[in-house]
Amino acid sequence: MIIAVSGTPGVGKTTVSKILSERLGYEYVSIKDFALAKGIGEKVGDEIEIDVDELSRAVGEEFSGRDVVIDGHLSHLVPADVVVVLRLHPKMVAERLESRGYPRKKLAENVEAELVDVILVEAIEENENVIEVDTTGKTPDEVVDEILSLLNSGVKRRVG
Ligand code: DAT
Repeated sequence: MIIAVSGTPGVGKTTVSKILSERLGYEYVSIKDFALAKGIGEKVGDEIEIDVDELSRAVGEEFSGRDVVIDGHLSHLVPADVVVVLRLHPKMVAERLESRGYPRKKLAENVEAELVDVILVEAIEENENVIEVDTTGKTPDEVVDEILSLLNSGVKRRVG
């Protein structure tokens, strides 16, 4: 089973994906590292632009039939059995991105994206199985507990 963990930068995808993969005994995959290893993506300034179609094809070829947790803010666009969209109060997103040294414009863009549900909307457009989890005020372990209980309850789509 392929579980994608997506969300706005700073919401806790990497932290949660690593714990989730350990608890399930699944492989952990960073989508960015995977793309780079496959030579997908072009450096544009200090960012990497990734061709999503190419990435989706490569993920399908590499991981179908395997048990993986795919971490990254493009992971909701690749073929996955279920997409987990992590959410965080926009104020907290701002704090985390500020402490990461994001430039003001990039910080504002991401806070706004979190406010207007950009990743959630894209995920729902792409995948029938979307689980949304609000991480605000929760420890990473509590977030993983919630994901596991939603996965176990077989909820088709849990939003809100
Ligand atoms: P992402 O991969 O979504 O960019 P991350 O896992 O790198 O996010 O986490 C960003 C920062 O927030 C990092 O310093 C760890 C911290 N963090 C993640 N999840 C948290 C949680 N539930 N509670 C408190 N801090 C958390």
